[in-house]
Amino acid sequence: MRLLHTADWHLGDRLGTVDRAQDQMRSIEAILAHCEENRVDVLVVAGDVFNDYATDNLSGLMREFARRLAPCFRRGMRVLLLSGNHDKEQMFQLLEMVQTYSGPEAARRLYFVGRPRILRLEDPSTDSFVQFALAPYPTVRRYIENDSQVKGLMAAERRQLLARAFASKIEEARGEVDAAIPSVLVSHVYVRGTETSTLYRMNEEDDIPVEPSDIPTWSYVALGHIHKAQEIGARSTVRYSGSPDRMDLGERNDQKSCVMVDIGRGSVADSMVLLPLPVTPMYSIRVNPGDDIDQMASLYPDHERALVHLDVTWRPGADNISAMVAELRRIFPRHFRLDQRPLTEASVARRLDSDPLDMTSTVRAYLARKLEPGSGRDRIFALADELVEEVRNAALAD
Ligand SMILES: [Mn+2]
Repeated sequence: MRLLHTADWHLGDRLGTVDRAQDQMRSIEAILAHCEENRVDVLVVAGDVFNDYATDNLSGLMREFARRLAPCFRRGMRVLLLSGNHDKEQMFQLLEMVQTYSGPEAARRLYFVGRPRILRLEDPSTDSFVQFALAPYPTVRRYIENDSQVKGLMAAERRQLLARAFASKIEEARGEVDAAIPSVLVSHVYVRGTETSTLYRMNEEDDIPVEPSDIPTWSYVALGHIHKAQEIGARSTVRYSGSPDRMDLGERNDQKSCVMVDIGRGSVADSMVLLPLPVTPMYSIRVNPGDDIDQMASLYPDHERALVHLDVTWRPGADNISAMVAELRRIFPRHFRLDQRPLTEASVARRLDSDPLDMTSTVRAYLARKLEPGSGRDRIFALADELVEEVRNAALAD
């Protein structure tokens, strides 16, 4: 059985005010082209298929996805969509329930996975099966039967309890799988010790860490959640595929790919190929007084489609900041953030030893420790970011 592993699509996401629909469509196209070219049997999306705050373009994206999937389905390909922390839990539950009522499982092409379970799929290349242990992102509803245990717990204790419940669910699955046929684990979870490139929307303190020793040594382990592609603890068949495209500044230097493996025919590790995916250019650009803005377009030939953070410094009394900004906006239509700071003598010195990213991440880490997920936390994150920005600009201006 030939498997293609990807994750963290975040369909419907935007970066700042910039819509990512065109980038996401290109990722889907590239992934499905790999599936067709290589006659993939099962496409696995290991969580965060959709984004919690989806743009209006999501339904258009889904229509395109379905249209492009049609030839794959005709060929017999199956698609497993696992629920991650950004997928709406109730929505996945509902989709899965509707599927259960809609007909026999064996006839299905698309599988929404909103709760932990084991799924056996026929291997078209042999007369055998491959079994998938499917473990969505750990939540109380999915992993803890008696939720009274959770009431009154501090956030940290609650995460510990969830991590233990998740580990015992995996342990249970180890007992349930048939040792005579290959097993694959698909999960959306943070494995401790993983390298993260993202500061934004993800936080170690705020996550549910699973120990590498809790992950079984099966034919393959397809992980999602960490956007940076990597293997776990030098086990090449236990891996994060990474997101299909750059999601924020932390990923601006990442190259992206998906993983293809053959299960049940010789060595899985030997069959493994990382298939490259196209990435959106992403830059953080400092504009200093005296820089020739007219040159920017030729300096960045992909300026029309690049996602850009602009950090503009200007001299009060000497530069026309509104004209500078208007010109920059025109050159970089997909800028997702624009900072402008007046240059003073004090700020020149301070600028050398300030690290703005670090201040933001410190504040976010602190808030993540103090606040439960949900309950408007994202809004508080956004307000904190604004405050940090304001404080920083004030400090630079004084
Ligand atoms: Mn995630």
